[in-house]
Amino acid sequence: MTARAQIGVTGLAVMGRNLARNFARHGYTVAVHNRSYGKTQSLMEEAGDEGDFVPSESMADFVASLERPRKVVIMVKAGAATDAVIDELLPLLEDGDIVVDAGNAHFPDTIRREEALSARGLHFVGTGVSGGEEGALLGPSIMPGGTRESYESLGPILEAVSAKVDGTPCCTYVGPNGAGHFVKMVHNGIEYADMQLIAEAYDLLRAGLGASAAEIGEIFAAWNEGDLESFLIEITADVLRHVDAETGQAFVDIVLDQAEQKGTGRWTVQNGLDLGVPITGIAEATFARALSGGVPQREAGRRALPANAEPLQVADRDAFVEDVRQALYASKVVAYSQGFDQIAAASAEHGWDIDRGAMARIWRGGCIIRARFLNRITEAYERDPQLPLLLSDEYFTDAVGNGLSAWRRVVARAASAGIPAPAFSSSLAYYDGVRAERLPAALIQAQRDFFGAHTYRRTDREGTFHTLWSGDRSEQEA
Ligand code: NBP
Repeated sequence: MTARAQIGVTGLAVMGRNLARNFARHGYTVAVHNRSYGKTQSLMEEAGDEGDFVPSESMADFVASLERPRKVVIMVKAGAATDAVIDELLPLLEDGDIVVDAGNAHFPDTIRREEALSARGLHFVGTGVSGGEEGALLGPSIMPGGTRESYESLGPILEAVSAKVDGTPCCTYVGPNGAGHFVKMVHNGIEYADMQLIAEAYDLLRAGLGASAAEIGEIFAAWNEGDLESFLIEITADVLRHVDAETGQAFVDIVLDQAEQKGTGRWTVQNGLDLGVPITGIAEATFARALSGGVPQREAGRRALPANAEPLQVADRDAFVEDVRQALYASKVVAYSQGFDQIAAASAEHGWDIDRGAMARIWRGGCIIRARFLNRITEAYERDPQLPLLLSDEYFTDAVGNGLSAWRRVVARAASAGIPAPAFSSSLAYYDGVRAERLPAALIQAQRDFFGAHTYRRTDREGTFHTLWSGDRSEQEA
C-alpha cells in the first residue's frame, strides 16, 4: 500500500460520503473507509470518477494509504461509535498524526478525547460541520478545534472545501480542545431559536390574516429580500408554498404538529444553566418542541383549559405584517446576542479565547443559520471585540429600537388572543430585563436572606449583610 492519500474519511454514511467527495472534487487524494465495506463500494461505484479515491476494506490498509502526518476524518454516529473508531485507529497511528472528529460530538467528550490523544502524541481535532448532507458535498461551515499546530496543515484543506462568502472561507480555527464542537452546539441552539421564532411569526400571521399557508409563504419570500434574508426564511417560504400531492392540501397542514429534537438544543440549554447565561430564546425553543411532543398533556389541556381570549382582529393587514416582521427581527437579535454571550462565557471558563466576530463570519455560508444579518454581528465585534452585550452595539440598538413598539404590540396581541408566542415574549422580557435600571432581584435577595440567611449587599455601602429576621431585625455585617 503506497501512502499517497492527503486526507482520509472513515464513516461513509450520507455525511462522510459527501465530505469525501467534496475533498476529491477539490483535487485531494482521499482515502475512504467504512466499518462495513458495502458503503465504500457504493461510493466507488457511484462517485468514484469524481476524483482520486483510495478505498480500503480494513482500517490498517486505510491508515497505511495516508501520507504523514496522517489526517483522518471520522464521520460516524456521535457517541460510542466515535470511541470505537478511535480505539481501532490508535495502534495504527504515529506521533504527529491528526485525528479529526467531524461528527456532532458533545464538547465534554471532545475535551476528554483530546486529552487522551494528546497524551499519545497525536492531535485531536473536534470539528463542527454544519449544512447537512448538501453542505458536506457543496461546502459546509466548518468549526475546527484542537491545537493551532494541527490547523496549520489541516486548515488549508478544510478551508478549501468549506463554503465561501465573498471569497472568504466559512472555516477558521476556533480554539483548543472542545471549542469547535462547543461553537457548533451553540450554532444548533441558535438554529432552534431561529426556527421557533419563524414558526411563531407564521402562526400569528395565519391567525391574524386568516390567510392560506401559500399566502404566508409569499410574505416570507418577500421578507427574504430584506434584513431577514437567510436560509431558514427562504426554506420556510418554500415549505409553506408546497402542496401535498396526495390530498392537495397545504403540506404544512398535513404534518403532525409534534416537533422532534436530536439533543443539541438540550445540550445548549443545559450548558447555559451550567454557565448561568440566560439563553432564554434557545431554552423556550427547546421547551416549545417538548411541549408540542407532550401528547397526554396537550390532550388534557385541550379538554380542560378555557381560553378567555379575544380573537385577533387585524384592521390594517400590511401594518400587522410589518409589526410581525419587526418583532421577528428583534427577537432574533436577542437569540443571537444570548448565544454569543454563551460563547463568551464558555470561552472564558475554558480559556479558549474564541473570536466571536470570526464565528459570525464562518456562519455566513454553508450552515443552517446562514444569513445576511451575520455580517452585522461580525462588524459589531470588529468595532469592539470585548463587547459585553451584542444588543448594545450601535447597529443593533438602532435596529431593535426602531422595531420596539411593533414588538410590544405583537407580544401583547398574541397574549390577548391566546396564541402561544413563547420565544417572542421571552425575548422581549429579556430585552426589558437587561435594560432595566433596577430589577426585583432585590426582593429575591431579601427573601433569601429571610429564610436561609443567604445575606445581601446594599446599594449604599460596601460589604455583605444579614438581617436578624426572627430576632430584633437589626442588621449585622456578615
Ligand atoms: P450516522 O450518524 O447515521 O452514522 C452512520 C455511520 O456510523 C456509518 O458509517 C456506520 O457504519 C458508522 N458506525 C456506527 Br452507526 N457504529 C460504528 C462503530 N461502532 N464503528 C464504526 N463505525 C460505526 O451518519 P451521518 O448521518 O452521515 O452522520 C455522521 C455524523 O455527522 C454524525 O455524528 C452526525 O451527528 C453528524 N452530522 C450529521 C448531519 C446530517 O445532516 N445528517 C449534519 C451535521 C452533522 P456502518 O455503515 O458500518 O453501519
